[in-house]
Amino acid sequence: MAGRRGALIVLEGVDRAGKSTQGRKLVAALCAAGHRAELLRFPERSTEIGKLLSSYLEKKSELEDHSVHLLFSANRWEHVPSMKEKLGQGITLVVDRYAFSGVAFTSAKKLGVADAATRGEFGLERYEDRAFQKRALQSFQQLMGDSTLNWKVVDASRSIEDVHQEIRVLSEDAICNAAQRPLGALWT
Ligand code: 2DT
Ligand code: MG
Repeated sequence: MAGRRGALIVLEGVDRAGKSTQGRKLVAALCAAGHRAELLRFPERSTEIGKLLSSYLEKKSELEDHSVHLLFSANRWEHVPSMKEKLGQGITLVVDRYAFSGVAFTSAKKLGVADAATRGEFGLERYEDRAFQKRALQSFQQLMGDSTLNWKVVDASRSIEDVHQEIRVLSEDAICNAAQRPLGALWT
């Protein structure tokens, strides 16, 4: 059908919420149901900018905070033309993190200057500690309150299959709604 565009479905949440698992399962289920759907993730570590970010996240390099924030944004912008093209062709994009992680993680950093030095060794990568993730979660909650975007909160503490079924139904709705509206700006 002419003009039917794909939906942009963004999975956001703290580390280990299950976004990647759910993203993979969602794309598989949507494709099995006859939709065209593809999985993306940010940071997309394979580009030149993505490699800088990956090295920073692995604590192999240091970058100034504002500068790294802009690199995360640039890493999304470098994919915007191909994302728009795919959405315009009717392909639904399931995205594992997007600009909301950008805001949540940068602001968690700002909130955490005072206790940053007391962080324990929780994970291997930068930001992978309990206190930091808690502040990122608070920031996500603030973003959801302010936003006019179509947020759906999914309780990720249930089984993979239960969470999947809920996300799948929500996504089918989003695909239906997207097909009826023109493609707007891709803020990032
Ligand atoms: P993954 O573990 O999902 O690869 O993410 N992050 C992500 C930011 O700080 N800013 C951003 O704009 C994005 C997209 C979240 C690695 C870490 O990168 C953080 C966790
Ligand atoms: Mg991670």
